[in-house]
Formats: sequence, C-alpha cells, structure tokens
Amino acid sequence: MVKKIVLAAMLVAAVIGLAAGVSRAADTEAVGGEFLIADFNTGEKPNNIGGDFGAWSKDPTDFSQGCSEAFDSVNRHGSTGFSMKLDYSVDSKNPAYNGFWMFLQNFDASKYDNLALWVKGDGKLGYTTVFKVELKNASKQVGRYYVTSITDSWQDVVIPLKDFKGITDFSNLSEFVIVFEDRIASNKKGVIYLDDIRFTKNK
Ligand SMILES: [Ca+2]
Repeated sequence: MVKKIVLAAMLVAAVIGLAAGVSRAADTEAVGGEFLIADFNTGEKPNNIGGDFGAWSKDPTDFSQGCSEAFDSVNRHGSTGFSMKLDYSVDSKNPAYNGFWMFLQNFDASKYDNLALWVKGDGKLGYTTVFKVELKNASKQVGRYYVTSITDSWQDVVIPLKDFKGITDFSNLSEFVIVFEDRIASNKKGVIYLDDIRFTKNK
C-alpha cells in the first residue's frame, strides 16, 4: 500500500514537472513579449514553428516575371545565420505579381499586437519601396497591408494587426504572404531581404 502511494506521488510529481517544463518552453519562445516565427538562421526549411515556405509566381510559364527565394548570409539582420533573399521581377507585358509564402501552422496571435519583420532592399540590384503583406487564417479571411518606405538599410517594420484590412480573427493564422505587384512596385525588378519575422506586443 505504501509503495503504491509513493508510486502515485512520483507519477503526480512527474506530470507536474512535465507541465512546468512545457510552460517554461512556451515562455522562452515569447521572450520580451515577442514570438519568433522565422529567423532563417538554420539555412534550411522549415521556419522556427515548423512551417514550410517558398517563392510563388502568378504565371510560371511567363519567364519575364517571377520570384525566387534563397538563404543569404551576407545580407542578414544580426551577426549570425541567414536572411531570406527574394529576387523578383514583375517586368512583364502581361499582368504580373509574385512573392513569398510561409505557413503559420494555425499560430494563435490573438494575444499579440503587431506583426514585425526586418526588411531592406538591395542598393546595387535595385528594389521596390512598396509591397503587400498578407495574413490568412483558417476561416479563409485574408488581411492585407501595404509596407512602404523600404530603403537599402535594415528597418524593423512593425505592422499593427488591427491595420490588416479583411481579417478580424488572429487566433488561427494559416499563412504569411509577401506580394510584389506590377501596378504597385516602384521598381519592376530587384531584391528584397527579410529577416526575424515575429509577433510582438506593445510595450
Ligand atoms: Ca536571420
């Protein structure tokens, strides 16, 4: 009988320990009110929450438009790892748009205030100062926001979630998308670097 009680107590302690461990892990990922989605620092897919990503194009058979993605260790934000390099062209006589997609694994961002990402254009190869960012959720809502004023220096672009038009529920996000558009892009072809995509809370 005593043995059984001891065993039961050990089991309870183990379960509590496990639960505490899980909650600690969640806390470390949300250090400083931020939750890191993608830093690209492994140089491999997936992102930091297990989501796949890649470039996409409206018309892969039209070779005058398209986007390709690559890990870049030269132009990165921070002292180690990689950024995501997006080499795009919407310089086509046909309607052209393309960009980058990334799965968010039904991430619950409802406790966060902003989507934040580090962005810069390539000073030598050229870049658009404007592009669209989309957030999609499991209910098929699509939120849209235009990022402007991109330069060839790293900037922390912080987008309030409430400023995404077309989406109201952030509790089950399915996808993050970058869109380069022929009608909007200030440069029809060029290179944009992304790094440290995350959800943040207001201070
Ligand atoms: Ca990085």
